[in-house]
Amino acid sequence: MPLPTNPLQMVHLGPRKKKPRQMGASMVCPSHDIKFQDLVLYILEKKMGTTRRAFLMELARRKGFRVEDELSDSITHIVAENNSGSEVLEWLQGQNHKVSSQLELLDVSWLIESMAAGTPVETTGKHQLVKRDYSANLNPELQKTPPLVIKKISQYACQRRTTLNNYNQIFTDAFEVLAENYEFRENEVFCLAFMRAASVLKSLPFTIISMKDTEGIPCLEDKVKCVIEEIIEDGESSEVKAVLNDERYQSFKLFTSVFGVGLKTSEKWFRMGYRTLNKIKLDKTLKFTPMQKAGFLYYEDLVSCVTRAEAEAVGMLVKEAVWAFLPEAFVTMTGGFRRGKKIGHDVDFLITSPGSTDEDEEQLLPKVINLWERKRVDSGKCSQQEGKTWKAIRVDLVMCPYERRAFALLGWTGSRQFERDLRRYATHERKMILDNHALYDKTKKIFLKAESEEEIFAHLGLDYIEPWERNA
Ligand code: 8DG
Ligand code: CA
Ligand code: CA
Repeated sequence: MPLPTNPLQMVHLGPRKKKPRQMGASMVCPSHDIKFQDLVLYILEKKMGTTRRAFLMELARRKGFRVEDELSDSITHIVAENNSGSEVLEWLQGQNHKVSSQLELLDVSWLIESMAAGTPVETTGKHQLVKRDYSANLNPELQKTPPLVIKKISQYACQRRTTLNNYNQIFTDAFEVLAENYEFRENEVFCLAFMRAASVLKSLPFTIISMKDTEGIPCLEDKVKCVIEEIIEDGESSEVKAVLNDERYQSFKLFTSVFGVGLKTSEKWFRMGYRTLNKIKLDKTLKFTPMQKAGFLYYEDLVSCVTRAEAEAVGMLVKEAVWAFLPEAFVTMTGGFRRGKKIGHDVDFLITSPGSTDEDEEQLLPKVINLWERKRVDSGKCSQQEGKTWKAIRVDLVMCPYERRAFALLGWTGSRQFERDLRRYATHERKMILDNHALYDKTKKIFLKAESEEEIFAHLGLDYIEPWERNA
């Protein structure tokens, strides 16, 4: 028999000794004191390799971490290297490991930082392979169910929970630039494709790090996948770079930043050869709408975002004005702020009052505007721009009949993509028509009543999605 060339195999050639039963590394190695009793670590070998895993386990134990050899229910932290969240989840499912909402799935960078710090560092988004705040919100129903099970992702945003914790911003920012450029070029199909793709990636509980992670995700057309692939490989998309440098894109972006200016006006100004706002303002032959005039006048104020504190302050003013005419009215902040956003381009309010008549409803907004107009004139704030101590903020006020408040609230909370998909879902999956006023069942030929958003979701056969999970 030829001698084996592999020295490792030679070991088996000698007389077979009964090998001592393999013991856990923690038993073999000198035992170390456990400093951090609450943490039980498991280091994933997949893609890391046996040697590096053994090295890290030994090092972590020396630093006082409890590291287990085997997977068990007592594990609190799983540490992986070169694995995406979905890969770790898939592997855990293959091991039949119950993934509880308490389990942290972390990148090795967390362990390395913790060992360097001599204590477990806080697990933040950059370490987490899967976001745990998925369920750690105020909905107790959700907390009962483990959130980390990979479910089939719906093509409808209204069947996904999308918090503001976006794990794929590098991709979604790129898609939003491309979608906007297609919008400027009035290519609705491509615009929608990139908006849907951005929306679905915002709902993922993990960061995409390889094309394998995109398997099974809906709304990712070939065109979209090409952009993802390029960003994975090069860290950026050449198409996005080209758009950002494109003169037409830059001009449209600038022109539409003026309140009251849409695609039609931008197109006109662009064709006239304008590239800056200053030149446009000085052109006496151009006629501006009242909105555009206000847009130019308060340009600096309006391009700077509204903060939550400012929104709250505006809310007080709105309530004060509304209650002067309808003391029982409910005033609710809707739009992005209701979804938990910290900034917005405007502030949206829904106003409704039990027992209000049609006339009350028609009259309220003109009365409120009139009241503010009088106050503005009295305080001389109309022309005074220099050294001004106030800021112009865009406010959307919506008044609705009391019986329709749930539909209006749902419709004005957004996001736009969420609303779009709610309607699409109602039409295609339920044969119903949903808008900001009502829900109509085409099969039963009746309008379905609702006192709350929860009831509307129930009519549609949808699980309830909280406002802060509608950031699609
Ligand atoms: P932002 O202000 O923080 O930038 O975002 P947002 O609050 O989500 O967007 P928004 O443009 O203020 O719109 C809020 C919701 O209002 C959104 O879901 C769409 C809905 N909406 C309607 N009708 C109309 C309408 O005619 N104009 C606008 N701008 N929004 C409308 O239902
Ligand atoms: Ca808004
Ligand atoms: Ca608005």
